[in-house]
Amino acid sequence: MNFRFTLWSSALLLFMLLLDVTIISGKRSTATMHINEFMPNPESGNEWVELYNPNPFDVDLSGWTLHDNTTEGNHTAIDAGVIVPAHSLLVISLTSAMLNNSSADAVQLLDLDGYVVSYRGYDRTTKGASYACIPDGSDDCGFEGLPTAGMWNQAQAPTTISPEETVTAIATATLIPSPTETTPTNTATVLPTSTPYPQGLIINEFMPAPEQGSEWVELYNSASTSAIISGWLIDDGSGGQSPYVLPEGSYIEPGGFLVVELSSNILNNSGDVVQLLRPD
Ligand SMILES: [Ca+2]
Ligand SMILES: [Ca+2]
Ligand SMILES: [Ca+2]
Repeated sequence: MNFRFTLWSSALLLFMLLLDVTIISGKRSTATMHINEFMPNPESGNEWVELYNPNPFDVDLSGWTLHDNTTEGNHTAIDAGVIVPAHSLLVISLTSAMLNNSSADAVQLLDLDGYVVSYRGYDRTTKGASYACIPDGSDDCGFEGLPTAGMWNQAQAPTTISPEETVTAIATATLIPSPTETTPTNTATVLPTSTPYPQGLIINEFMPAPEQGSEWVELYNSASTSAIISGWLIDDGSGGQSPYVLPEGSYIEPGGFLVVELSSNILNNSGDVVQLLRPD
């Protein structure tokens, strides 16, 4: 009798657990998205948060929000239509400073329903140092190394990307001639049949007159291959200022975006143009 009761109550408990799991998974419909890196105490410009979409599909962040350790106060709402492409990074510049510099705080990403999709806490900051997860998307995070907004924290794509895509990216890199190999006198005649420079790069959005922080330019790679853009230049129309040179290791995933914060203001507020120039 006693044995039977134990069996029955065990079965009931199992049933309740299953029911509970079903209810929880029914509430949770949002895709996985990682806070992959963030800058709580920037040298200049806005605080920013880098998000990583590990899924093999694009994720729409319309109406998602970024908060500090409390979801009650200051936060950044992500604009409608903002999408993180599959296996890609996206950098969100926070609309107001909310991440504490000298005491513990956290960054939280909430979906449209207010569900906490990703949470990273920290104890302290160092000016100009980012809190980064290495490998990308892992929970092994801390303040280390140089900030890599919009680029992989580990200098290479995480293993969720298929080997073929990784091979493509490396192959593209080896195709770029070093500047010393280029002789200006015969560039016209030695142009290869298919140019080694990435195609399909678009200046998608830019901020010539920010209310605070640095000017920035958002680039979009419309091609189906990764675009390696180390050494490319962002310039204005007048040629008065030195152009901004994209640092070594800059690249954009296929269909991905890269927000470039300009280190000095080069875009005239009274009217100007933005140009993206190849290194040659
Ligand atoms: Ca705070
Ligand atoms: Ca701060
Ligand atoms: Ca990064």
